[in-house]
Amino acid sequence: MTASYEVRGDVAVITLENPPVNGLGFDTRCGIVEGLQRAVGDAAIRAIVLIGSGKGFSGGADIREFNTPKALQEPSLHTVIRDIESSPKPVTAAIHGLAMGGGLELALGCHYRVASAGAQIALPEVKLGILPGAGGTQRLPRVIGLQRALDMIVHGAPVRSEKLSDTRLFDRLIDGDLLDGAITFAREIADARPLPQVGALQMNEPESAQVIQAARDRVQAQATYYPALSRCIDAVEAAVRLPFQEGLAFEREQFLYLVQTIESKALRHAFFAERSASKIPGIGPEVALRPIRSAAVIGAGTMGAGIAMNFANAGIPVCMLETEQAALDKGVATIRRNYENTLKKGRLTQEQLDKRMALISTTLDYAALGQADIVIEAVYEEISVKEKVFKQLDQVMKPGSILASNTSTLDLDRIASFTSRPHDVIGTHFFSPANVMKLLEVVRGKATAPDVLATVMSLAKTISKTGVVSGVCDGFIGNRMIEQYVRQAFFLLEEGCLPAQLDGAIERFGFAMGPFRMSDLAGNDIGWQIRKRRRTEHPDMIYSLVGDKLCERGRFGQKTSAGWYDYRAGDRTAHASDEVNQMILEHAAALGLQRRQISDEEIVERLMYALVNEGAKILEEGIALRASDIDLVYLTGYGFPLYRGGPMFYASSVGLDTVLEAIKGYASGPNAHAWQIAPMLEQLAKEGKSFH
Ligand code: T1G
Repeated sequence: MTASYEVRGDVAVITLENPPVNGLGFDTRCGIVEGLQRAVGDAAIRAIVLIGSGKGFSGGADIREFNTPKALQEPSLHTVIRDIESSPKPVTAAIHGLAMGGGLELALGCHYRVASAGAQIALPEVKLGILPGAGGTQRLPRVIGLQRALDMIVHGAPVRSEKLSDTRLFDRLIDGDLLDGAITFAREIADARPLPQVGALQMNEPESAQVIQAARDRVQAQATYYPALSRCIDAVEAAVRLPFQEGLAFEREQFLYLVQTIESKALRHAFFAERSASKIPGIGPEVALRPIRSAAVIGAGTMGAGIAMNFANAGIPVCMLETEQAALDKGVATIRRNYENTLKKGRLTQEQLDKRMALISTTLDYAALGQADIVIEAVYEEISVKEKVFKQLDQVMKPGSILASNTSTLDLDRIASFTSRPHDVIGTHFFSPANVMKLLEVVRGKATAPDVLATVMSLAKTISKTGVVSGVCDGFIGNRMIEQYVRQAFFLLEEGCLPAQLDGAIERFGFAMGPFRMSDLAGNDIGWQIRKRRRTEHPDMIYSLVGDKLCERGRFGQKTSAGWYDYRAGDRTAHASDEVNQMILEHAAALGLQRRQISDEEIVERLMYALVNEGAKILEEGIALRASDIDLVYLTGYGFPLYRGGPMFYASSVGLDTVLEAIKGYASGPNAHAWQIAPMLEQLAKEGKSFH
């Protein structure tokens, strides 16, 4: 049983003991009901306290049970709450650490609630594409009011317990030992009758219609993609307009609808993907981490400065090295400007800004970096430059220092071979802007030591990044897949599309930006350089030349006010370019191609399935540890729509047999050469399996 029972004089204490977050799984629910029955049946017991062990009260329903029989197996959470609410003896919830989702709903079913300060109080179900399904939408508004309940339920963000001390949610905030304070409180109210029930409170909110409409207006833009948003509001509205029991029933209907939606399954997939990514087979908690108390960055350009900010933000002193003082001064100025912009937006105080700037130092001398625990190289993407840097680092860095490269496409094993300590070398591929993008590809070289890998994965969390392990290959996970995505986009231009049409189709699918708008933002010349290199290294990899023709006209994107689109000075709006469209038509004509009308569906299939097919190869080769890691790379680094769960999850939701069928169709059409079907995809489709 994952709930224990003990007696303290005339008070029974039921303790939730289901680490790590006291998820309200079936066993825990049974434990609560049994404890309640024992307490009610024991004449010596006057009051009951419900408390959580470890991290906090409860992180909610056990998400791992969702869409399994156990989730609804009696006693359901509803039953547990109903039994508590109808108990003839007072039940007091004693909350510390966190009370989230079903955990807060459980507490709301109790007659009383006491809490320590600092506890995270939340109904985060909307982040999983569902809504509070055990009375939260009906009870929370009754104790904290309509507006605050709507804010908490629609956004899912936690609120600290002391911020709610002015509401009827808590009967007392406990200083000192929570259990002692709760027992004392329980004795004080042991004989109070009638026992208060949140469900019996009336909802008489003035202007509730306006408050609810305003909430609907705020979510309108997103509600199309995230059905839970509007249904959360519907359920809270039911708390205003329906009797309590009818409101509960309405909430239940909404929950049962949402929990089976593909959007909720995608969001839950993403939730677990983020937690699985830090698990590396063969490297367990027994591997001691190397301490990271200081850092160094080689290069103070856009990437180097952004990387340095991550360390300063985490309170880790960081030293930037450049070859000229002017470059250092520019890098520091960039950092200060970034922080000042954040300050202007009210997300940073002057004191925090000054503290972070004080953590950043600069030098022109490699010897000054020698004592840093980690050094990250972020210099020009050219192997000869990397060689020079790593040979110098090998000379100056103390033993045990981690030598990391921010390379995005070069061979990390080759870079490691420039040093006498390849076991200390690893890849830390940040995504631009490095101080903003969550994704960090942690590239594991052949020689990378397990403790180095474990240390950098832990460092990723410290600097608020989503670390995903990648093996060594050209482009690692993200860029290797995006290469095939862009290849298809270029071929589609030759075959009949124009940039605006293709971007529109991909943005309607849910990407923040289509490939051409994205390329104009990142710089078309970057891809141009990579294609030139690839043509010598992989002559069999055929590309459309349409992208090269664009760059030969100097149309590198926003930075030249002209790319796939035209831009006006100081305005990032992409305007369709007659010159580029004409260039595409002439290019296709020169190839003797008969252009055709191409549907959005074909555009989406060819770009998405190009990602999926390459992702399957990455899985087969062991470059990625699991399919959900690939999804996480795309969700956190490439703007893949969260409600579709990532490319591999999306393919599984479409059905791998359907995906394979479509790819086979394209593999017999124009540019068939680009479709080398991944054997794993073929195999899984044949077996009727998915990637997960
Ligand atoms: N169920 C099962 N496992 C959970 C879990 C949960 N609710 N929450 C966390 N875990 C696992 C997580 O996968 C990881 O596992 C470990 O706990 C530590 O998590 C009816 C239906 C609670 C703030 O949405 O937000 O109640 O990888 O690394 O950073 O209305 O976990 O170690 O094996 O995140 O300290 C609503 C989700 C559920 C809360 C802790 N509750 N969890 O953060 O640790 S739906 C939530 C979180 C519901 C009712 C509905 C966070 C946390 P492993 P962690 P953390």
